[in-house]
Amino acid sequence: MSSTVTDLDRRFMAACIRLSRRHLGRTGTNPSVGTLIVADEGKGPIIVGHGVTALGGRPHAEPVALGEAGERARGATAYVTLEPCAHHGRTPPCAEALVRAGVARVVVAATDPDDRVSGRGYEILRSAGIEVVPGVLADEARSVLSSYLTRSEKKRVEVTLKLAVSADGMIGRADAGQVPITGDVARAQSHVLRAEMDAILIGIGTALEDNPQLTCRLPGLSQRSPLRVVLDRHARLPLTSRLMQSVSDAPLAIATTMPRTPSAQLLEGAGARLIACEEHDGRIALPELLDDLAAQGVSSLLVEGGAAVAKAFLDEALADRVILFESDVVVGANGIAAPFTRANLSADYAASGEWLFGADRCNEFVRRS
Ligand code: AOF
Ligand code: ZN
Repeated sequence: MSSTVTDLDRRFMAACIRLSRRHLGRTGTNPSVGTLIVADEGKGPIIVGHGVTALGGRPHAEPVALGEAGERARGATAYVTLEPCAHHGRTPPCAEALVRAGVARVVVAATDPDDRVSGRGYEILRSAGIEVVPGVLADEARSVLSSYLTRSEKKRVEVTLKLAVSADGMIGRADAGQVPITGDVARAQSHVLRAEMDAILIGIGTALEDNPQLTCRLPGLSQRSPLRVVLDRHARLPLTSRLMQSVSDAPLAIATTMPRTPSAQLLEGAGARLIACEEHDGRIALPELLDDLAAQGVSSLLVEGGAAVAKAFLDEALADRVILFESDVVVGANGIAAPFTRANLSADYAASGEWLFGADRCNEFVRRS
């Protein structure tokens, strides 16, 4: 049996990877996986079933897609972004579901590092006589699955640091509240980023100066706001802040070293969650906080500011990915200098992507591991 990869395989896998992004940040500790069932019923290949890991993580993608395809899955090709599972969890193994459905071929992008699955998923399929084609667009799928892979392989939260820098190397203006640096397209893009994350974090300085909401405010995606986390050692966040005022729209956690103080108790009483933190050199200890967040099911964290917080994550080598927006706006007097720019980002980071969003340039870097 040949296991040749065709251009069509790559096209369907690319579509499958795009589909898998739909539930990023919404599947708990489970990865957001995509599945397409493609059948050729005489008029060329068509998609007869599609599925994404359901909200909360179950059911998995494959049974959703097979359920839609029904009998049309017999003899079809299944495209899956992650090796189908082989274990009996709260749902039976997806590899067995594919066998039962009678698919002839399974094309997979990334192999699952989970010990219960790795290699075994392929084995179940192969021993049932199904042609298995692994590794198709593996890098692209690994990039979408990166927080799940970091959690499984490195046992920690994947941290993405986002920064928007003006033409004169500033991220804002002192005492001026929010200063627009990037334009509408880039802003929409950063809301997409929020929608795909489990959690988003800022420091109390930014919370007080900018009074941000940190929700996803794209039409139709308001339900996709991540858990919002404020580094707030002394629990100073005002009850009147936009973050607190929107606590019923999206969850909010206050990372504090003083959870028993009256101000912390007031915040908790008003609906915020408190995370009791350790202190290190007069700051919240970040590695321990990341462990706490991981234990609460957070796999991906977006760090949005400000300069001191960004610098702390970089200095402690805690940022896996950096997303840098650059605009041609000039901030001028009283500017707050960016903690880094493209020119002086540490050589530990390698360029991994480049886009133009309206007039703004966006560069992505990943930490060399
Ligand atoms: C798949 N398809 O859509 C997903 C998979 O706790 P459980 O039983 O849901 O199992 C979680 C594991 O299942 C997770 O660690 C990963 O190995 C796999 N996720 N597998 O076949 C899917 N989301
Ligand atoms: Zn499964």
